[in-house]
Amino acid sequence: MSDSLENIVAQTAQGLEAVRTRPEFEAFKATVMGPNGSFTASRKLIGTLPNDQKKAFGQRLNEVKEQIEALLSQSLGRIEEAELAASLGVPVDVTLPCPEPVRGSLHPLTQAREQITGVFRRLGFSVAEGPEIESDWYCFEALNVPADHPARDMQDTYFLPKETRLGNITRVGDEPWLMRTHTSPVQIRTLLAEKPPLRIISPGRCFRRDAVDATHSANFHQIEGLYVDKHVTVRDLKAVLDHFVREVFGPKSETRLRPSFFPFTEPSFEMDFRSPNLGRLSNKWLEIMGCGMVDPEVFRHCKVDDSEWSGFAFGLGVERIAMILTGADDIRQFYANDLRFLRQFA
Ligand code: FA5
Repeated sequence: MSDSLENIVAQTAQGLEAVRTRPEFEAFKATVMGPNGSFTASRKLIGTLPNDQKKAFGQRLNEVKEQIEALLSQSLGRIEEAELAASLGVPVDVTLPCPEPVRGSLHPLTQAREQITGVFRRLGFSVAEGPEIESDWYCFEALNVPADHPARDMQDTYFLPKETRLGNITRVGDEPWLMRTHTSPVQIRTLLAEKPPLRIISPGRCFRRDAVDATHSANFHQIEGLYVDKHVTVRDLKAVLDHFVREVFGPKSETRLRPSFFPFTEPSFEMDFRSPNLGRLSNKWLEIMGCGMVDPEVFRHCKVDDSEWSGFAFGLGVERIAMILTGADDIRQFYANDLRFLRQFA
């Protein structure tokens, strides 16, 4: 009887050698372990044995069952490997070393963001965050841009249905949600959450219904800055931003402030700079950011006493600065994931 069990193991090993596919495997397995299989038939013999032989035969059955299961599992493993190799088109040896050590690097936009935030961190600014989906009040109303204000035309965006559920992002009433058009709402969130004096910067993604061209994307990044203290003047604004420009573009850089308009700063400026070390952009005046003194109306919306506190704010586009730093002449290169472009800045 033991002999016939040995035979079953030997026949299983031999039979599995010819098995190549999953259906063949299943069919063969049934001839051994199925209801009419050879091993199942042997198990039934136990009932025909005298009692004193049953125990030893039972033990032998268990051993043989384990041997057969091991053979079946090896065979299935081989089939699975072959299936994987076939699906990949080439045989895979996962123990081989990687053909070329892949060294990642930071994306040029990340590098620019880190460089910019690094300068402000060293000046004592901390990093604040705000949601990319904002409510109308934070993105516009509280920043002194009421519903009918023409400044809204330049910042058209995608509005979400009012009833959209957005976890724990706060809004004041049931005003609509939208994809934020600038990082300035973080000024409001910070003024409502913290007591002055404060200094924050806030990098993040913004969205606008802008036609895409070499310098515009519908989805881009800004860095917001807000500085609030007692007796803050335009001199403080200029000193901080001049320092920033010289740190990033070299000590020989010059800046100038041009009058501008933002509803949330008064007075408002565009800051331009020029630097002798910028390749084809050397010594050209380049616009770098919008800025100004925080409008008292913004303080009032945030219940900050504007007779006691004053401040300045600025907002700059990360892509534009990355273009100046890298010499890239088309903003779309930053999003194309072309390694030939990205590796130049590794
Ligand atoms: C603003 O968004 C103001 N919130 C900036 C500000 C903050 C002013 C605080 C005063 C105080 P503006 O729309 O100019 O301003 O955008 C600021 C910068 O974002 C631009 O200078 C530009 O660098 C970048 N930017 C704007 N639109 C795009 C776009 N479609 N693609 C890429 N960059 C853009």
